[in-house]
Amino acid sequence: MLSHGNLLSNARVLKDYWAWQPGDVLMHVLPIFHVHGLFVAVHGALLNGSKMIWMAKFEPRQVLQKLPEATVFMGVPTLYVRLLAEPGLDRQATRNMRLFIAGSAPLLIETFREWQTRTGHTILERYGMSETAMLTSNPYAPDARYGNQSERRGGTVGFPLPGVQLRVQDDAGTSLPAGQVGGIQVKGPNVFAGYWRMPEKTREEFTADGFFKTGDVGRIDSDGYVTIVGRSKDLIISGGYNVYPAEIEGYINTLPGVAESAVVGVPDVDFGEVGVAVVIAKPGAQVDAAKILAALKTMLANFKVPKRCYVVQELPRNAMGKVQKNLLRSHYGSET
Ligand code: MCA
Repeated sequence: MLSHGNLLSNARVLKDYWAWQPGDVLMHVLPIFHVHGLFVAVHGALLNGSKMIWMAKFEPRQVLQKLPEATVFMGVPTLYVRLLAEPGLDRQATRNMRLFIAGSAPLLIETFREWQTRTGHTILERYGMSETAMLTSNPYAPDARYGNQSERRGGTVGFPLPGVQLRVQDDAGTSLPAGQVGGIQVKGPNVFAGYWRMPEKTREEFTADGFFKTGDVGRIDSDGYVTIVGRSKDLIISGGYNVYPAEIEGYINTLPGVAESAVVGVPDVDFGEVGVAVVIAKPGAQVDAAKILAALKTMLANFKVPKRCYVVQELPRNAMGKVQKNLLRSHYGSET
C-alpha cells in the first residue's frame, strides 16, 4: 500500500537529487507495470514537466537513433549490456545526454567501466524496491553535503536519499558499525504502509521501531556509501524482474513424474542472472528436461521459465535435510 504521500515525497527528493532541469527529455524504454518504469521514470518526468520519448519496446538500435533528442535515460543493467553490444554506441551518440541511471538489479562493475570508456558518461546507480520506491542513490554531482564523497562509485548504490533512514542489523537486531554486513532496514516518508490485506506478513516485515526489513543484505562503508552484497530471501533477479524460486518449484512439482525440484539463479551475461531448474523424477518415472520447460511455458510468464533444466538423481542436502542451493548455484553456474 503506497500512498500518494509516499510517492510524492520520493518524486520530489529525486527531482532535486538528480537535478531534473528545464528542457530535460526522458528516453522511456521500460515496462510501465513496475515501479522503475511507471514511477521513477514517468513520475520523474511528469513532476519536472518534461517531454518523454516513449518506446513500446526496448530496441537498442532505435534507442541509439533517438538518443540525441534525449537527456535522461533509465534502465535495468540488461539494457546497458545490450546497448554496449551495439557498435554505434559512442560519445557521438550520447553527446546530448545529461544522465544515465541504472537500477532494479546489480550493475556489474565491468558494465559500469565499459560504459565510461565508450561514452564518457558515468552511470548513476541507485537502489529501491516496490515497497519503498527509491532508497539510495549515487550522487549526481559534487555536493558539499558529502564532502569529498561525491563520486558515482561503481559497485555501490550510493547514499541514503534525504529523509531516508537506513541501517544494517544482525539477526539479533543489533545495529552494525560501518563496514559490517547485515540486513538492510529502512524508514522514511517513502516507505509503504504494508502489504494489502496481509497484516501478518506486514507485521513480520517491520521491526518494533518501525523500520522495514528490505530482505537485502549489505553494508555501509565508513564514508557512507551503501553496498548490496546479497539477499536473505530466496529470489532471482533476471533482467530486472523478480522471480521467486518457490513459485516455479511449485509448478514443476505438479508435473507428471516429478518428485521434487530446486530452482536457483546463476550468472548470465545478458540478464545478469537466470533461473536453472534441477529436477528429481519419481521412482520408475521417465522425466524429460525439455518437456518440463515446454510445460512451464504454458503455465508461467516467459521471463519466469528457467533457461535450463537438468534431471538428476539427487539434490545436495545439509545435515538438516535442506537443499543446499549454494552448491547447485556454483555447480550449474559454470555450465552453459
Ligand atoms: C524476457 N525474457 C526474459 C526476460 N525478459 N527471461 C528472463 N529474464 C528476463 N528479464 C524471455 C523472453 O520471454 C524470451 O523467451 C527470451 O527471454 C528472450 O527474450 P528477449 O527478446 O531477449 O527479451 P526482451 O523482450 O527483449 O526483454 C528483455 C528486457 C525485459 C527488455 C530486458 O526483460 C525488460 O524490460 N526488463 C526490465 C524489467 C523492469 O522494468 N524491472 C523493474 C522492476 P522466449 O525465447 O521463450 O520467448 S524492479 C523495480 O521496479 C524496483 C522498484 C526498482 O528498484 O527499479
